[in-house]
Amino acid sequence: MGLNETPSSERVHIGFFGRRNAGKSSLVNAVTGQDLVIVSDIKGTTTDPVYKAMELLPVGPVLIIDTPGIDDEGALGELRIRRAKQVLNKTDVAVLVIDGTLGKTPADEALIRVFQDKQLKYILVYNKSDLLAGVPVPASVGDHEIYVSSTTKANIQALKERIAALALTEEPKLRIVGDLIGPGDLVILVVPIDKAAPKGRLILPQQQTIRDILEADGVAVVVKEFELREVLERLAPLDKKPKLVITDSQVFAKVSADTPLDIPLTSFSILFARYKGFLLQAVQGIKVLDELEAGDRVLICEGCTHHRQCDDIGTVKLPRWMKNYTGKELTWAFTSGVEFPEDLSPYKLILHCGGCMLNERELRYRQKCAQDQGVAFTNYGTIIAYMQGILKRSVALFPHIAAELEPEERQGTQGLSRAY
Ligand SMILES: Nc1nc2c(ncn2[C@@H]2O[C@H](COP(=O)(O)OP(=O)(O)O)[C@@H](O)[C@H]2O)c(=O)[nH]1
Ligand SMILES: [Mg+2]
Repeated sequence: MGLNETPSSERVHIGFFGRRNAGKSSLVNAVTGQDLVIVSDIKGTTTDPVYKAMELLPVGPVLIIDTPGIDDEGALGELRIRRAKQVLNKTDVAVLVIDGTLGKTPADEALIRVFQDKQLKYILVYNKSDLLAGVPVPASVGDHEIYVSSTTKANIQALKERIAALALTEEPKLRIVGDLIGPGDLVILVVPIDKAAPKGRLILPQQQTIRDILEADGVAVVVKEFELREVLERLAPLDKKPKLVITDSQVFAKVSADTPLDIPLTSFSILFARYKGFLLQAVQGIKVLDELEAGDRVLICEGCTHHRQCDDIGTVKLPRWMKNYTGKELTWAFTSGVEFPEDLSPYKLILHCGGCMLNERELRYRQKCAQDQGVAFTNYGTIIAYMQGILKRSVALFPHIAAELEPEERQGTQGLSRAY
């Protein structure tokens, strides 16, 4: 992702699915107007999902995803089918590409049932209409079927309009912080700049939070953890009490100590768990921490593969802090990127990163998998706040979520604070 582009996680995800040789890749090329994906009459040409960001008016930024065929064969074929199915979990609008000369097959019917189970918006596209005599004229936008030709580009524009119409019926997006503040409100963001911070830039959740504050006509003041106390002291005589302090979870303890109790405090992670739709589950999931036994398995999931800071927290710091907190030897497993195990039953607890690189649908899907299998699911920031005894304070902005916590949260964290 370039810094000038809308992050992928914020784009409407449009997945193209179907059998091999239906013309999925040809159609993706026709829709994006680019020869992006290799097209051939050899079955199984597309082996990995291919992603292309584009502007689709009137929706705006979207992510087009081409997938391998869902009818692939052999061991490698199975792997490709799995890849295609992984894409389904983050798809907002599904396009089922059918070879118009062959018509709908049982494999297509099965896929339609999956779309319906997942309550996905979808459209059926009969491709290769140039090979058919007497092609039906497209009905009005909103219909669920359309005939197109990727070769002659017939009806491609009409297809784009229908995809856009489906995408626009998506629920309005949740806010990060914009709904918590009003015009002119001052929000202080605490951003440590240590050696784990990426060079020359802020990380995505910080950028997005600043953007959301500005969009709500608020005022964002960004400080490192060492400057917070002084900035608060300088603001006090001016009668400029901040509406909110938002901190990186890693410096939670210090920031909590430096922020007067009458100023609400939360973290980027907690705001992002809410933004991605699973804060309630994250807070409920935390209770398992106090029930863990020696040897219990904990799964730590990174949403991306290259994020230095998350990586460091996930693989090194969290296991150490949790060992300090529980006093038990736990067993750790790690996944990153698109990998998310289908069988979660070996785990007592799943700790997910903030998920800034994953879209809301994918995080909800992961949380739902855990819920269906009865495994607790939470995120880094929530568990860090809990271990430091400040989770209650961090979610006080959301009374229905704060109500989930015991009146007196466990406070045995002195050893932990030193470990930071
Ligand atoms: N005549 C015709 N051929 C097409 C059309 N779309 C795709 N094809 C051909 O169908 C074959 C499979 O296309 P491809 O896009 O690779 O299919 P995929 O496996 O679903 O990605 C290729 O030989 C394409 O040239 C179309 O609209 N009309
Ligand atoms: Mg293909």
